[in-house]
Amino acid sequence: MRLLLLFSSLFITYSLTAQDFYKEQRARWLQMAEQTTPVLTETIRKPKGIVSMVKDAAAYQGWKAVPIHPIDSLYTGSFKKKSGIIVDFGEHLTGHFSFSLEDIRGVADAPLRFKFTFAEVPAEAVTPFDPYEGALSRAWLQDEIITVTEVPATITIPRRLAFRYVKIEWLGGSRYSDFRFSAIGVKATTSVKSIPAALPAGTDSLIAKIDQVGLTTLKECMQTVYEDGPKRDRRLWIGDLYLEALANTYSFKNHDLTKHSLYLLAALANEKGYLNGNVFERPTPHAQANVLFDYALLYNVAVKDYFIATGDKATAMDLWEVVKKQTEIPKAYLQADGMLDYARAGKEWWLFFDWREGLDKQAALHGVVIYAYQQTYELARLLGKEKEVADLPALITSLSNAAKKNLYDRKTKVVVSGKDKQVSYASQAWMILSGVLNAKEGAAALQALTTTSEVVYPGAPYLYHYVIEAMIKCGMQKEARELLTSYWGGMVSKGADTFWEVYDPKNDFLSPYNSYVVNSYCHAWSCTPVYFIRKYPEVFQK
Ligand code: RAM
Repeated sequence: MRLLLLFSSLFITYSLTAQDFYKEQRARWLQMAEQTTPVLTETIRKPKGIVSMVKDAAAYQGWKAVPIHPIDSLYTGSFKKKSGIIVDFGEHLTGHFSFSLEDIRGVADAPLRFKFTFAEVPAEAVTPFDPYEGALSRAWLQDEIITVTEVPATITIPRRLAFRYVKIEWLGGSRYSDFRFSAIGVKATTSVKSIPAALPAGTDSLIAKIDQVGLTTLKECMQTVYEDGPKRDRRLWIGDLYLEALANTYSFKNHDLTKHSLYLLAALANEKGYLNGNVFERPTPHAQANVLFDYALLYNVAVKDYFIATGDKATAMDLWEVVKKQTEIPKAYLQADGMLDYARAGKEWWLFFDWREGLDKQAALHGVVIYAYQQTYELARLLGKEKEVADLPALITSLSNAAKKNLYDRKTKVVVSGKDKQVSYASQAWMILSGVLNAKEGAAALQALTTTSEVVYPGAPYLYHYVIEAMIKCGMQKEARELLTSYWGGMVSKGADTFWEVYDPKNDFLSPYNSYVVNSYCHAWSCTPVYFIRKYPEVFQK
């Protein structure tokens, strides 16, 4: 019903604009999205104990959680002297937090006032949020002031939260009375319905742990859409969806969530027909008008993957028009020499690929175009639609030849990007995935990076995913396993319950937003070890 109301308003909005590329389909696509809205599974979770955050230079971001009291100690006796305690739920949870209070003495002549701080990682529970200098809104930070005017009371904080730890501070109340907490808990949600089979016994214990943390990360992000992070931004981004759907196919197999998310994105594309990089489902489905070049193209790959995973031809056929339209995006930047006008594309689109500052994205852009064209053509073949994209094979060839000529340095045997001929993991990965470098050249290029000075490293797990995929593609199975265990294993050894949005082994405080407290510590695009470990048992399960 909620969506139904929206169909009409969306329909009116788009039909008022001069030309809407998807005029005929929008309402139906939204209806399809509504039909596949997942029902969330709710479970009540209780805290496990009281912890103290202890400074430790060796711990992640300098803080570790040390258990100090059993949870019962929260409930026994006056809370007044316990102000500031940190409750540990023992696992990352996403949902609604409730607490109950009881009088234990006297007559209250004033309300009770509390501050709750919810934290995904230990440092977040003890780092002052203010003064806040982050680039994203301060409102994302999970602290809440609650005033309770009548006791006994059970209060549920309206905002959905994502956390493992809760710091509870008592800010004020009546001098003439006393109170205690009688209960706290979370109604946790996820759209995951079934737990995948365990990895075979004999799987290396670190890899088994990485898989388990990856599954938790994905489970937490699987709400009514594939969210990027349940703490922040809590919305559907194409790049995150693409990787989550890959991991989901090899684990929870909740394909309806993929279908739901693909339809939502289609229904909320802009009126030119191009996909917006991210959309919100609530209060009613709407997009942030924010076009990401690489994400729009990866949508095509996600549709192809969905079709292969499910055999749901009707959906693939229905979304084909969107897929076909996205292939137009790069064409506007094609130059006579087979290269893309990188500078202009960067002015007109957000070229993402990674958060690393200073990354030159020319080669990655070129690679993702070829890759997406190949995958789109493959989808066209499966759907019998080759004629509609008959220009793609020739484009793939000319783009590939131009890349080999202009972006591959035959002397140093690495891919270079931009006018300064920057060498980066992003460039090698995308040139390998697109097949511009064959397996032998790809392996040589990746190998060369280990001894090349001034290599631009990945800044976030999102790009590490493509690097590992590229390694596997060019036969570097051993290196892929090593990278997965050192990078994600690094997070595990630093205590990760869920994998992080940003992780630089050399800098715990890296943030694309100028404030590490606003980073997301349960982030979709970090869940892909689940996909690697389960898709390539010969590499990761031995
Ligand atoms: C951030 C989020 C999200 C990502 C975009 C590009 O806002 O981390 O996961 O897809 O950037």
